[in-house]
Amino acid sequence: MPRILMTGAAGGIGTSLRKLLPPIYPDLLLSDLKAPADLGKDEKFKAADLADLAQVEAICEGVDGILHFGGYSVEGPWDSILQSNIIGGYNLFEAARKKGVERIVFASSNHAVGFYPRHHRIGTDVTARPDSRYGVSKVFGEAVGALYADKHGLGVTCIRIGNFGEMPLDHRRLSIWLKPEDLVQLCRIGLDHPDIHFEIFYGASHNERAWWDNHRAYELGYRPTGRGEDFREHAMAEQAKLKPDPVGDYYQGGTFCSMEFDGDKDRIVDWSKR
Ligand code: 15L
Repeated sequence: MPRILMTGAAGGIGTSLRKLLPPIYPDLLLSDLKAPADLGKDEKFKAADLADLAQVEAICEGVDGILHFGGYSVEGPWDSILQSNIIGGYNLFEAARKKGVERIVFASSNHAVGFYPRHHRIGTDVTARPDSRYGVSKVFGEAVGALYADKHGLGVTCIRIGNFGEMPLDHRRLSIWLKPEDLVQLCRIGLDHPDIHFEIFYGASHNERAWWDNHRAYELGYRPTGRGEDFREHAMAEQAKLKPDPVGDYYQGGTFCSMEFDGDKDRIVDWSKR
């Protein structure tokens, strides 16, 4: 029975996956800076600060596979991103290598490629176009993952998560929604599929308005059960409450693109003609 470590156990995704994973991976070790308030008596937890290599090595002891959801999950000040995602991300891969962990599933994000326009369908092999310091940290994590796969033989899967939750929250999220059970499927492929060396998937359910070519995930057995369009009315009603955002509405990354934006808005039109 493999021992699986899940970092970020107290975060949004971690909280949901704590309930879905135990039937599949009964030997599940949870980690975060602090224990979740509702930690059950059957759950195993070890605290660790990702920015401290010795603490990360301690949680990797005896582990076969890691689901890495820890770190800063939105745009933030550079120092927070640096400690949690850049140093923390490196520490995670390095500790895993030292402790002989075989598989890592890294929670990357759509914000690694958020500056692609919405009308542009992209695969997983496009040049990174991060939309934030957070997005840059996800590009960094994918790069470290590739290095540790190619140089050290770890099996690494990066999931560029769209928007995780019970339903799409607005117009943009109709294209990028990820149902919790579908994320579990992608994690299982990353942890268990025999052909994993280094893979990038988009973390999206079956969304008719998808901007992403996710064929590799399907080749490896992904069969999402969530359909964004089933929640169309709800998402559009929520969208109607939002103010227009010329930059965010044009690019895939939404508000991550428009926050702090002081670039040339005319490029929004020109970019698409290239
Ligand atoms: C993300 O990467 C964030 O973690 C999440 O909070 C959402 O902002 C999501 O992207 C999104 O793009 O909707």
